[in-house]
Amino acid sequence: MTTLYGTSRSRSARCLWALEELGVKYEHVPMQTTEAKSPEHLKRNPNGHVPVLEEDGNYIWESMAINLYLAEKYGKNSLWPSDVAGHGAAYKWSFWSMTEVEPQLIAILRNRVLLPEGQRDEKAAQAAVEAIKTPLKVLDESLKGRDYLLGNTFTIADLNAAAVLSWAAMLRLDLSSTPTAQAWFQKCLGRPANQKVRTLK
Ligand SMILES: N[C@@H](CCC(=O)N[C@@H](CS)C(=O)NCC(=O)O)C(=O)O
Repeated sequence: MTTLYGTSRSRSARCLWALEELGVKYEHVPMQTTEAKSPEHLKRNPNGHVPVLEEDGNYIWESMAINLYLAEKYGKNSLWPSDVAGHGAAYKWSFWSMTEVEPQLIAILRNRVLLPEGQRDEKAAQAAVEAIKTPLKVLDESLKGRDYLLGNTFTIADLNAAAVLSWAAMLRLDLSSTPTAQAWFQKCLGRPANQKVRTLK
């Protein structure tokens, strides 16, 4: 039995996207982030966060870890690369998304959307908008001459990077100065599995 805890309006969307791409049969518990610190959920994830994947009594937390695990377990002929060099590339782009891109997006999100208006700092948001240009250029250059990050096929590397970047779409960030990355991003977000996740609770 495979269960994913976490509303699609959270980082859980990344894992729901992976589950949908992989065609895994799963149960979705659309837990709100406000319930993530309940005693019951702390038993699943002592950090008090979603997403959490439960499989056969084991709990896995951290969205990127969940997705790499799912891809390796269920995606041999699809999302999971066929050789170790490909695995390395999948780890690289997943960790890059979390460390180079996500902190900037969180800074923009907090200072433009999440914090009460009086506590927002537009200078900090603007600094993050500038800072994210560097990793976006890296992405743009890496995608030149290829359809996806690892070559011709969509893999977990694309899913994880596009899923982290999806906040950029929500924040309406202008990606036009990195057009190759922008086109790849639209192509990834348009996949039916991701579109389905947008309809989930
Ligand atoms: N690095 C973790 C972050 C998890 C995380 O912060 N999740 C948020 C929702 S997007 C959450 O559970 N917030 C509830 C809380 O902190 O109380 C991951 O990628 O899974």
